[in-house]
Order: sequence, then C-alpha cells, then structure tokens
Amino acid sequence: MNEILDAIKNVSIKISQTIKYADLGYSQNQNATGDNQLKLDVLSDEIITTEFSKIASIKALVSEEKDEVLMLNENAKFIIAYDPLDGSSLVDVNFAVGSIFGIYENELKPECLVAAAYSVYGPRLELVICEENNQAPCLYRLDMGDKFAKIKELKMAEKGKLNASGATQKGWSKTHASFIKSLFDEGYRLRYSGAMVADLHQILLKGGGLFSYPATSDCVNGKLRVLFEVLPFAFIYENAGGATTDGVSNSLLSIKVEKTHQTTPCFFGSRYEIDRLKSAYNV
Ligand code: P6P
Repeated sequence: MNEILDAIKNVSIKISQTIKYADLGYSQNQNATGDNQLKLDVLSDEIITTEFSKIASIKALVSEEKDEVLMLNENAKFIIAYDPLDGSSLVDVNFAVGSIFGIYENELKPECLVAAAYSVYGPRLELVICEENNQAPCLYRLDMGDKFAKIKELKMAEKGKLNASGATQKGWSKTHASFIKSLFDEGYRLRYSGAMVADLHQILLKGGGLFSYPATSDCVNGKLRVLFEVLPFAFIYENAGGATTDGVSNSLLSIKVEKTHQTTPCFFGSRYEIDRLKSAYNV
C-alpha cells in the first residue's frame, strides 16, 4: 500500500507541473461517459498509468478516461480506480482542479475499498489521504523541498454553513429544490465551482456543509461516477465523521456497483445536513 500512496504523491507533483504549461485543447475523443476529452485529461491519465504500471501489487487500473479496465498483474490484489483530472474543463479559467483515487482490494465494490485519496491543484498542491477504514483522513501540503508535509487530521463539524448545490436547477425535483431553498433560508452560503474535488475539499476543511449532485429530469442517474469519484470521497467523508447518501440508501458506500462507468445521484456533508436531506427524501 505504501508504494501506491508514494506513487499518488509522485503523479500529483507531475500533473500539477503539467497543468501549468500544457496545451488546453480538446482531443478528438469522448470518454465513456460522454465528456469531451481534453489533451490534458489524456496526458494526466498517461502520467498515472506509467507510474502505476511499475507497481507489482496493482492488479488493474480503472480510469474515467479509459473505456476498459487495464489489467496489469493478474495475481496482484489492488485495483486502482481514478479520475486523472477532475474539473479539467475549468483549467482554462485557472480554477482549482484535482485527481481522485480509490484503492480497492480484489474487487470493485464499496466494501473492498481499503483507501482513498485526492489531490488539489490550486494555489498550493495539497493531498488528502485516508489510509484505511475507520481512520481519519489526513491533509498533506507540498513544501519548499518538494516533499508532502503532513498538516493535520481532518474531522467534519456536526453542522456547517456552506451549500454546494450542483446540477442544472431547472432539472431538479420539487423535493430537491425546496430542500436546497430551506438551507439557503437558514443562512447557508453558496459555494460551488463546478469541480467536485475543490468543492468537497472546501467543505471538508471549512467546517462542513452540504455538497449535492442530485438526479435531474435529464440525468436520472446523476452525473458523478461511482467507482472513481463518488466512492473515494464517500470513504474520506465518512471517515472524517461526515455522512453521505444517494437519496435512497443510508450511505453511498452501500451502492451496488454494476458497471465500470456507472453514475449516481450523490450527497456528501456534515451529519446535520445529510440527516435533513434524508428526511426530505424520505430515506
Ligand atoms: P456541472 C466536473 O466535470 C464534474 O465531473 C465534477 O467535478 C463537478 O462536480 C461536476 O462535473 C460539475 O457538473 O453539471 O455542474 O457542470
């Protein structure tokens, strides 16, 4: 596991450097969920694939930017599911973006998720790593010697004040629209950039709140990808004392994974906000 976490640190440094000067144009392709692929998406995926291909304990790679699972070492036990550059369409306006990693043991199921991490490429390069279940995630920051210094353990507040309300509002259900309005009526502040890594990082570090990307009339299964976006963040949030749901079950970590590029409605936050959402959704 340590060599995988070290590889995540290495690729985060390489991708953060690449972002600064790379060509921001689009490739000729779309990924498996229909997003137009930026050359930077492909480049970031190549950086990660090259680094992880050196590690004998990795059985396979599953990437938002690869249609199929990439088998590496048949008898190894770790499967890494990752989004190489989440929010990449915002690099052209210089917003914070990031990479997301889920480390699964033997099978791509929530109960096999043994660690999770994400990087944030912003004014500073930061990493959040949750090394095992039932252990608090930790924040790391790249120091002047190009080493990741451990900053602190992350714990979600019981209740926050930030509301990151995603998806096209005209497609929201009446239930969702009235629930989100009730939070704003309570004085919550809108904080939504369009990059889930940055939005979830802010809520995790700034004392809590709610991130929501619901089902909508045009996206009934939501937009965010289960294996390499939703489950890694659910693992990190719940181990930080937060809560999650898909609006039907009690936790995102009880989702049944049926397809590699499966999407789901998803809600992450402090306990108070998720409890309020669950009662609004009759979970
Ligand atoms: P919308 C970025 O493309 C992403 O996958 C997530 O990082 C982000 O939360 C979401 O899509 C934003 O989607 O529909 O609000 O632009």
